[in-house]
Amino acid sequence: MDSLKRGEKSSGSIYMNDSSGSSSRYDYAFKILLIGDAGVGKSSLLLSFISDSVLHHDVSPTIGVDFKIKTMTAGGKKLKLTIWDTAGQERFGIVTSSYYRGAHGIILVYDVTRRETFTNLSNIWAKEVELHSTDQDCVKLLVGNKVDRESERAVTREEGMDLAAKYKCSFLECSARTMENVHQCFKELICKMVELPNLLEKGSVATKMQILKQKEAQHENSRGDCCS
Ligand SMILES: Nc1nc2c(ncn2[C@@H]2O[C@H](COP(=O)(O)OP(=O)(O)O)[C@@H](O)[C@H]2O)c(=O)[nH]1
Ligand SMILES: [Mg+2]
Repeated sequence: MDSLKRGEKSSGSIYMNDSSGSSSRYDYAFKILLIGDAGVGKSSLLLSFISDSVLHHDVSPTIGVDFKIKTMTAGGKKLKLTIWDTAGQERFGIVTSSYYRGAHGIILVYDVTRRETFTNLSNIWAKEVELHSTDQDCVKLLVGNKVDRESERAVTREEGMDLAAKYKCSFLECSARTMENVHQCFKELICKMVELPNLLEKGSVATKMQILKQKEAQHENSRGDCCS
């Protein structure tokens, strides 16, 4: 809870509101998803970004769905990023549309040393995104992880760039182990998100508060109807 008060970061396994204060402490709240095959390094990428340090140990396999919160400033605006990380979905083939609902940004991750994780992005994950992603403006980023294992590389940089061009998204190669380009990945996505006026509007806390008030008013009205 302290970390929430400092507005730094938090984590959990279900979505919850920041209970430490009003959401108006942020100008924009964005939902970001990490997707890709098990073992490509999604959780490692997330942890090294959140902790801002090189990981010296393996992260525990993710159970179900996990999320972390990080606040940062971009262009003078305070952003609250809720970054969601999946696990079981890969194994059990269950990806619920609620996971994708309302996502402002999606990072598609593959492992440059395991070719099938790259081909699965086209065969499985891009299709999942198309099927479940509710927001046309949702920003996507393709990431090839584990570039520190250059000698074991099974997917060339050019192939990554070609796939990104096919899906009209940005592309980066990185290493959660050495932290090479880890911050760049999230920065790239955030820069794109704050550039899109539609997305910005949807991520705006003021807009969300307005919707909430409208819903509360509707609820009050309908309660009045039933009791009168
Ligand atoms: N060499 C190397 N290993 C990594 C890197 N990122 C993750 N790993 C390792 O790959 C394995 C799977 O990582 P994990 O983050 O659990 O993958 P996830 O299932 O996609 O969340 C773990 O043993 C990590 O330590 C990386 O950039 N380089
Ligand atoms: Mg994981």
